[in-house]
Amino acid sequence: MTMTFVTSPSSTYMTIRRRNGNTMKVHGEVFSSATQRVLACLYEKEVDFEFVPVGLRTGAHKKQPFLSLNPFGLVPAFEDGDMTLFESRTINLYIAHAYKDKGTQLIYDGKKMAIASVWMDVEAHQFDSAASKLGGTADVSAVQEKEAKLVRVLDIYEVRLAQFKYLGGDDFTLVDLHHLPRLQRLMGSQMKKLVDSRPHVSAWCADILARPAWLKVLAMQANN
Ligand SMILES: N[C@@H](CCC(=O)N[C@@H](CS)C(=O)NCC(=O)O)C(=O)O
Repeated sequence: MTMTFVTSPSSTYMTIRRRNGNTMKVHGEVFSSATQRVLACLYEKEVDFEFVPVGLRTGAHKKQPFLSLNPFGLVPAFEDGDMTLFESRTINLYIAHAYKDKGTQLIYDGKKMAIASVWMDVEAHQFDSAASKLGGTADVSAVQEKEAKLVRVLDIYEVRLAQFKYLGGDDFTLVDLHHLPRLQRLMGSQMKKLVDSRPHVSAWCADILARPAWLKVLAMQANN
């Protein structure tokens, strides 16, 4: 694996090129939780990729050429050869299937995957909205509503994690990985108490936030 540091007018970023073949490209921002989700997956799979900063602060994601990658104007977008995708969780499912023989096995087969998929949907439709932008609004009742929702979700996680080491089953999978960006922020907020007070959730959280692949994403963010 060769690493090249490339300086663009807006920022310095890291390019990791494959020696042969196409280079997968992630178009995003290192501070974006959805982008971080895809970066964590690529590091778990130990595959080479190029990170392309989009320039969210300049509004470049709302203009061409980015709109041809994601017409909704949201990061990340992803390219692998002639394949273009957006939506971080779908990108990760693609990577996990297409590079099944590399790095960490992030998916199961058959019935085990069906069960893991239930928890993947729980993350996307229950956890993510409850854990996003906590404290980012002055609207007290909106914060209380989110906290109540998060309490319900984490209570269910506590029961699940008393039975299985990870949310999808006995192995670390995309289910857990998809939680990483929001969990990291949650642990830096006053809502940390909701994790700390649940022993199984707390142990799971400490385990997955310490994964080397996730630490690489945090290092990218710190170096930006
Ligand atoms: N469901 C999408 C969410 C993408 C998303 O909301 N991205 C944010 C950054 S985390 C973004 O592009 N925000 C810019 C904007 O809303 O203009 C995914 O998982 O990829």
